[in-house]
Parts: sequence; C-alpha cells; structure tokens
Amino acid sequence: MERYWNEEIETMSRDDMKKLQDERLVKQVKHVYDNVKYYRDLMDKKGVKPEDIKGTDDLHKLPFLSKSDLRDAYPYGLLATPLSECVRIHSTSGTTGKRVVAFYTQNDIDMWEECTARAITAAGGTKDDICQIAYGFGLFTGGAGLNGGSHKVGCLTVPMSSGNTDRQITFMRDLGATILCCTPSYAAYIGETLHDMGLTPDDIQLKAGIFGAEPWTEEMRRSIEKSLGLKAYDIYGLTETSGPGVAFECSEQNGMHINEDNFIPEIIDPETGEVLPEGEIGELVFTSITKEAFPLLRYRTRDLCVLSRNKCSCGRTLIKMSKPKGRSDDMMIIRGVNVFPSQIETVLIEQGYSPNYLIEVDRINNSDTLDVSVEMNPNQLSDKVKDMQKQERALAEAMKLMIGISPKVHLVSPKSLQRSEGKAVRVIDKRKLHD
Ligand code: DLL
Repeated sequence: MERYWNEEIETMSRDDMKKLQDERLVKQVKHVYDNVKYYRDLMDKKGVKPEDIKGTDDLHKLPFLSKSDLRDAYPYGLLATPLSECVRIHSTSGTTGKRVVAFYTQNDIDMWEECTARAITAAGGTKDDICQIAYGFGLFTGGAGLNGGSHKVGCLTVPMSSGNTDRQITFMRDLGATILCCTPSYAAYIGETLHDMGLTPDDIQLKAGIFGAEPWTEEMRRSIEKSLGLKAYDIYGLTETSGPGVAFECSEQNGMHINEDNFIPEIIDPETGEVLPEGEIGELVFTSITKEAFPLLRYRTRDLCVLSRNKCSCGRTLIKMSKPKGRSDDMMIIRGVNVFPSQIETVLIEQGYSPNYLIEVDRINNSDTLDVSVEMNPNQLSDKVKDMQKQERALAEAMKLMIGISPKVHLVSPKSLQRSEGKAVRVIDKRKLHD
C-alpha cells in the first residue's frame, strides 16, 4: 500500500491544485513586488504590475530570474522579509563565481521539511525507520533538509554528514539503519567500501536510499541497488528553491513528483525563453509560491528535463519531472556535438565497468579532444598490453555509438581515481583555461 505524508495535497485533483496555485501565486507576486526593489524594477521594466497576474495562466508575463541576478543582488538584494524574521541561511558552493545565499524564515523551514518528509514517506519511510543522513551538513542544503524531514516523519535520525566511510558502515551495521540519504556517487563509494570490508548487503539492514544533488543514470541506480541491497529513490532540489525535496521519486521510480503546492514548474526553450508544451525537453523554471524570505519568481535552473502529467501508479497527482539530463552548462560541446557526462556513464556501466570515471576535454591544434579515464574492476585487469588496448578500443567504439564522436579511452587501475563523498567531479574542461 502506497503511503503519503500529505494525502490531501499529494493526490489533489488538477482543478483544486490549480486553484491553490492561482491563489498563492497572486499573493506571492504582490509580496515580492511590495518588498523587493530588485523585482519591482524588473517587473516595471517589463511593464507588468501585480494586478496583471490573476493566476498561473499569467505566469508567462513575469520576467525570468537567473543565477546572475542572484549574484548581482548578493547578499541581501532579494530578501523579501525583514532580516529579523529570518532564522537560517544556506548557500551554494560557489565554484562558478560568487556564492548564492538563500534565506529562510521558520515557515520556510517548515515548508521545506514538509517536502522532504513527503520524499522519505514516498521511499517507504515511517517512524519505525532509522535514517542515516550522509549528505554534508553545513551551508549545503542536503544534510539539513533530509534531517528535518526525517525528524518530521519520526524516524530515528542519524546525522552522520558525509565522509569517514568506514565509520558510516560501522554505524549502519551497529544501529541497523534502514534508510540512507546521500549523493549517488557517495552511495556507490559506500557500496564499494562495504564490499572491500568483506561484507555483503545481507550484513546491513538498508531498504531504501534517497539519492540526489547530482545527475545519475538508471544504470548507476541498478548498480547501487545491487551493491547496497536497497531500492534507490531520486530526490531533486536546489539551494535557491530551499534545497532537496522540490521533487521526489515514488514507488514507480520513474520520474520525480514536484511539490506543486509550493513550486510551479515550467519548461522553456533555453535559447528563446519560450514556454514549451508538456512532454518537450527544455530548461526547468520554478516559481516558489509559498516561500517568505527568499521567494523566486520564474527562476531559471539551467537543468534540462521533461514534465509529464501521465497518471502515476502511486496515486499521486503531482506533476512529474524526468531525471535532469544535467545542467545546460554541464553539456559539453565537443567538435560541435552535444555530449552529456550521463551518456558516458550509461555506456560504462552497461559494459560492466565501474562508475568511477573522469572526462577531460581539451583543445589541441584547434581541435577538441575527449579523453575518458575509466577504472577497471579487478577482474578486468590483464597483464597483456594488447588485451588492454582491445578493451579500450571496444569501449571507445561503444561510446562513439552513443555520443557520435570518438573519445580516447584510458583504462586505469582499480581505485586510482578520486572517490566522491559529495557531488562528484566528472568533467575537467581544460579549454576554459585557454580562453
Ligand atoms: O544539490 C540540493 C540537493 C541536496 C538536492 C540533496 C538533492 C539532494 P545545489 O547544491 O544548489 O542543491 O545544487 C542544485 O544540483 O540545479 C541540479 O543541477 C543538481 N541536482 C540536484 N538534484 C539532482 C538530481 C542541491 N536528483 C543542482 N538529479 C540542481 C540531477 C540534480 N541533478
């Protein structure tokens, strides 16, 4: 039997949900216009007044907001409530420029934890579960977000944070953790470590994993499910919209339900900004209709995915988003061809290789180069150079079929590539250094 955290919302009819969204959007636009000068200026520039927004059908009239706006407005420029109403901040890692700082009132935290409680429940979590949280705690939203949801559901919560993998496994065994929350790349690493310790999934009690914060493929899902003996559920979110729990997977494990009572999704053409019909791939845009301190209207996530209202076997009526294919800015354009790291990951796991790989892109003599280092599993090692070269060629051929161009594949020794305890770094694009 499917369990819901908030059955009324999660199974609400489309008409009722639209009505709720309409009301909340109108209120939110007014809140933002009245309290945030940055937005007021953007809306005035576009000639839109709060009265022009009567419901979700008018959403397209509002201006977009992008990461560069968040940077321009850093740190307080988009705050919509007095600072004295805020109780917490979280922040992005800021690897590509200035950090983004997001603010939360207590109501914002409650809404966010409600969303992660829905995700934990959809993964089968109840108050009888022991939930080990191995996302990072701190400015990153992963640890705090799942921690709060786990408390709400009433699970015994183990706030491990990431890292110290041997200790993760010891605790998991000693306490009998049943749910693991971390990034998929860290889950894969925990699975590998379990195996290296001479243990099997039968030695642990995990039944579900809630994995997100980075792109991962179906092949990776199956590999983790096998190595840890659990069912792996995807979870999506971003700091700007509160954190994990904007969308979550259910028992169908086929796309993530968006918490539409809080976040209205749109898919747009990333080039033109035109809103695309349901079913088409494009950039995901969110409008947060309940956030108080840091509400974002039509925020461009840069994540590419597809929305679907197809009936879901779990009974939830919340719209679903497909697994993001990666950020539009993760897409590599190599010799004019669009390549996503996820395509390479799919081929690797399908061909029986480990999910430990590193993609390096460079430009040599005006031509783009693509090198993929792939870790072998111990059983793939060979003393014969010829054998190794044959394996490399076969893998390069399989990748060419998938991506359309030929990479140079380098098989490297087991355990020679760096493992990830958070978000894995899969691509080094050296072309950027020359620009
Ligand atoms: O990664 C929040 C989060 C924490 C989500 C824990 C899920 C679990 P940021 O660090 O701001 O926030 O990064 C947000 O990560 O725009 C996506 O590109 C990517 N991302 C997040 N979840 C997924 C997912 C957190 N399930 C950015 N699949 C987003 C693919 C994801 N990409």
